[in-house]
Parts: sequence; C-alpha cells; structure tokens
Amino acid sequence: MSERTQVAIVGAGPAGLLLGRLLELGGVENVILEARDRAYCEARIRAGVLEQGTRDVLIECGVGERLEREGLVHTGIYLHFDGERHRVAIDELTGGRCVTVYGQTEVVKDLIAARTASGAPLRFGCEEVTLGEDLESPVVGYRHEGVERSLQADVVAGCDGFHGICRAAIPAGVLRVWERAYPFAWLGILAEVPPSTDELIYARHERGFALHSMRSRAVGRLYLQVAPEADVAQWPDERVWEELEVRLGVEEFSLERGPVSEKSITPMRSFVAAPMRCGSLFLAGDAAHIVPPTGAKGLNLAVADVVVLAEALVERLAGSSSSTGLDEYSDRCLARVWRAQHFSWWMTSMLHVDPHDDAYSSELARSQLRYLTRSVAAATTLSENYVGLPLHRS
Ligand code: FAS
Ligand code: PHB
Repeated sequence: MSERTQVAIVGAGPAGLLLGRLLELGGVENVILEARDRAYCEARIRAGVLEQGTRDVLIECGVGERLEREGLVHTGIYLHFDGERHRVAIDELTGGRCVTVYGQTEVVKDLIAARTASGAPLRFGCEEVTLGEDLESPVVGYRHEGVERSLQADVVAGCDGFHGICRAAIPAGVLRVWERAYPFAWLGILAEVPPSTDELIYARHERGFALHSMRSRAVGRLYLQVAPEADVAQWPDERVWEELEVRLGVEEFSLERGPVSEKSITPMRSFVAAPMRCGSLFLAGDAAHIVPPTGAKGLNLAVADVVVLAEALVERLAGSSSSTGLDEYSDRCLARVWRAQHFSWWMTSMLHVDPHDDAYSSELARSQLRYLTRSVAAATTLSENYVGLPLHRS
C-alpha cells in the first residue's frame, strides 16, 4: 500500500513529535512513523530539565498547559564539593532566564496528546522501517498492522535516535563522526519521596559524582557515577542511598530516603555526525548527536534542531519555496551542537572523578569549582549555557 506526504518523520521521541507539531502549525503535511508502542514511548524515563527556550517553544506551540501548571521553575542550582554547599543564581546572571524541571516522559505525553487530538497521522508499532537508497526522492518502507506500506515524501526527517536507521542510511564516506566514551556511567533512581532539596544539587566527591534532581515535589530523581561496566544488581537500594548520602553530604544538608521505583544504568558518551543532511534526508536530535547528560542538554538540543528544521521546511514547502533555510540547516544546528558538546564535556569533566586521572587533574577540577563560586564571570558562563542560549528564530 503506497502513500505520499510532504515530510515523513521517522521516530516519535521529542524531536519527531515536536517537529510534527511545528509542521502541522506551519501548514506542512507530515506523517510520523514510530517503531515502539505508545505506552513504551510515554514511559521511557530520560531527561528532566528544560531550557528556557524549550519551555517557550512548547508553550507557544500549544502543548505547554500542563507544563505551566506542573513544571517546577528553578532559578538556580547548588554545587556541593569539599564539604561545602554553594548556590549559583542562574536567573540573576542571565537576565531572568530559568530552567523548568518537567520530565521528558511528560513532554512526550503532551505532544502525543496534541497529535492525537489533531488527528494528524502518528503510527505506532511500525516494523522493519527502511529508507530507500535514493535520498533525493526518498521512500520509507515499513509494515504496519500486518500491511506492507511505502511512504513517498519530499523530505524525510530522521528523528529516530542514536540507534535508529536514518543515519545508517547515509552512504559511506558522506558522514564525518566524532566520538568520545567516558570511563564512567550513571546509575539513576526514581524515589517516591519528596526531594530533599528545592533545586538541583550537582556534587563532586572523591568517591565520584552525584546529582539530586527531581520529577515533582513528591518524586526524586537521583544519580550516582558508577563504573561503565557496573551491574545494577550490585547496587541494592540501601547501597545507593548510603553512597548518595556520602557524596551529597555537606553540613547543612540531609537526604531523605524512600521507596525506589526505578533503577537503571546509562552509559556516557559524546557523539557528533556531520553533516546533518544528505539529499532530502535531515537528521535531528540523538540521530545526529549525543552528549553526556551532566549538562542536561540532550533533549534541549533535539528541540533546538527541530525548531530550525521546521522553520526551513515551512519556508520551502508552505512559504516562499526558498531552500535557503534547508541549505543552512546543518551548519546552523552544528554551531549549537558543538557549544552544547563542549559545555556537557566541561560539566562532566569538572564534576566526575576520572579513574585514570592523576591528583593534578583532581586539583584542576576543584579549582574550577572554587572559581565558579567566587567569580561572577565564571558563574555567568555556567548559567548562560545551562539555561540555554537563545534559540535562533527568525
Ligand atoms: P529519542 O531516542 O528520544 O527518540 C527516538 C525515537 O525513534 C524513539 O521513540 C524510538 O523508538 C524511535 N525509533 C528508533 N528507531 C526507529 C525506527 N527504525 N523506526 C521508527 N522509529 C524508530 N538528556 C537530558 O537532557 N538529560 C538526561 O538526564 C538524559 N538522560 C538520558 C537517559 C538515557 C537512558 C538516554 C538514552 C538518553 C538520555 N538523555 C538525557 C538524552 C535524551 O533525553 C535524548 O536527548 C532525547 O531523547 C533525544 O530525543 P530524540 O532525538 O527524539 O531521540
Ligand atoms: C534529570 O532530572 O534527569 C537530570 C537533571 C539534570 C541533569 C541531568 C539529568 O543535568
């Protein structure tokens, strides 16, 4: 069964769903094809912090009502190191810009609800999704509800994440790839207990990094640096809480424990593939780049990509027919991607204990942290990157 659309979107994560929403609002016909089922997509626990620009885009495109009601607006973060607690006043250093704590699961639910309400095509459970070799006139093949289907499109948006098929469909020799693996991973828990802090705590301890985040005023989201080969079975709840207490511990802080409802280990990597375009295939989000989660950039970078892509596609397919935006897409996105790559690497290197590092490197990291607590210039640099540089929108 064959079909035609203007834009075929592969993947219903934040990138694909938001792109679909922005194209709908811009008058560009699009179809979203997702491999997993709706419940899986809505339950996948990932990011937790939205940049100011991400919050603004979600509200402006009409999916921010619950975000505004339930999202926790944070104006600062805490740094714990050398037994001391310091607060970085992000809003004061960025002209009032803040971050919002609102789980990626909730963003995905809100976008799926809007798509379902509008009736625009969103197909879950698409099997054997393939991309034809001709990327100038792309055809996406897939099986849905037992029927073999093909979707011809003017453009394909590869929003299928790091392990998707779209980046792999680009012929050998076209892409340049940069990659860095880190000698540690994150063990994350969801704790059904009110967070012990009003704002996020990033801690560097000689035993390793710890982060106290949250999902609501009733649910904590906490992370520990562990070895890359760590086995979650070796981390019973008691051990996790004890280690969190040690690493987060400073005099004026105490950690409330509670039932752990989810526990998992995430590897850490940095990855960039360029260009983010090949013919009429455009990559967005994790399909093109990955950052270590320390700087809370992954989801926000995906949003930044699709804001640029949507604007360019509306210009080309529902506006002046100019291809300028599409021709500039990759370079514009990569400029922001590399800024986020550096910030994520810098936050990760400063806050984690690299087992291969010598004592000298540890002193450099501690010196950087002390500088952040004493210099407005240093704290401003952290703040403007953390809250997100303004999204370039015409
Ligand atoms: P996604 O991976 O979210 O979505 C891709 C979608 O494509 C998925 O629904 C997938 O099922 C689908 N798909 C894949 N192959 C397909 C195919 N062949 N056909 C059809 N569909 C296909 N970021 C942060 O900012 N903070 C964090 O704390 C954080 N924690 C993370 C923890 C983990 C375990 C992971 C993996 C990532 C984490 N991230 C975090 C980054 C994460 O939030 C991503 O940046 C974000 O999900 C990117 O969104 P997408 O680009 O839409 O990719
Ligand atoms: C999260 O809540 O999942 C989270 C928050 C901040 C980060 C990384 C992850 O830097």
